Amino acid sequence: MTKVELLQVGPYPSWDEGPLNETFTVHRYFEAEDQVAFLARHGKSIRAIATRGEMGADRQMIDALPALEIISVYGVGYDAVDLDAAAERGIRVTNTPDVLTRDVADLGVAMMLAHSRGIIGAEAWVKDGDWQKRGLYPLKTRVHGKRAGILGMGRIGFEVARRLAAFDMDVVYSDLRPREFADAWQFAADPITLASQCDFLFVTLAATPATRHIVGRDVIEALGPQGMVINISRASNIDENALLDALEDGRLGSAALDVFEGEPALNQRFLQLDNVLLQPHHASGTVETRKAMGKLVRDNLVAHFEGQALPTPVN
Ligand code: 8YV
Repeated sequence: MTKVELLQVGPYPSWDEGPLNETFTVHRYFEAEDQVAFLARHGKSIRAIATRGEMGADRQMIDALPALEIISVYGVGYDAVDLDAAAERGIRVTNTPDVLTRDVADLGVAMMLAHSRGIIGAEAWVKDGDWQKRGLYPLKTRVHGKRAGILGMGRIGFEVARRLAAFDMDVVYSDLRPREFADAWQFAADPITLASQCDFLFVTLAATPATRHIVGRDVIEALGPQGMVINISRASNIDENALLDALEDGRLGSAALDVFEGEPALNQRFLQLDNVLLQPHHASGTVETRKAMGKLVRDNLVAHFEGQALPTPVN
């Protein structure tokens, strides 16, 4: 039986590429020298897209695939998929929520701890011989008992809050409305109020056109010179120029970031700062979680072509 033709937008680990190629005829978009010509040559028969959260599928790609039926995203964020273009043609979209939630929350908390306690610098202090030459490592900042803000009380925000409560932190959150499952923690009506009430601000909300730059100059200044922003969502949720300005002139204390505009390239201004922790968008980057994500990508695709209910539909 002829295998369904699928466009693979970005690379997957080998343990995913094998099963994908067993089930589908895979066209490797990311390896094409001329991607427009590649779609012109193969697009007519492609019925599925397997993409990554940060890569998505834009309207130009979707329009080049007249037989497209489903877009399966390896990631919880589907903001890079043109949902309007998909909806116009009844194309299904799926993502991989839940399986990555706790890893993403773990890394967010780890970033706060690492940056507050100077873990990266402390290892350099040992390895560069400074401990012997210059003595004790400079004192850093306490975390436990401080105030933590969660901007976006979804799955990931909830798991971050649970973890922070275990550090005896006072947790406050903001979302479109109070969430019953989060009634253990204080609700703040808006991001500025939230930022004014916390020392650490976690940005955990899904990226949508409505949330673009939700963390702007006013929220950043409300967080203040002693505050730290931790972003494990999407770069678009923060006005990166306002962030850089505030980090450079001291209106914001520090930032721990796993996502960047234009990643994997990033604004070179970040590299000149010593009050940032920079991470390469790896919040879900564990073997266990990525294997679960890859399987869920395939489970959604197989379910669709077998006429079954989709495990994790977006639309
Ligand atoms: C994914 C992410 O690992 O889940 C998302 O939306 O951004 C990451 O957690 C990434 O999309 C994989 O390429």
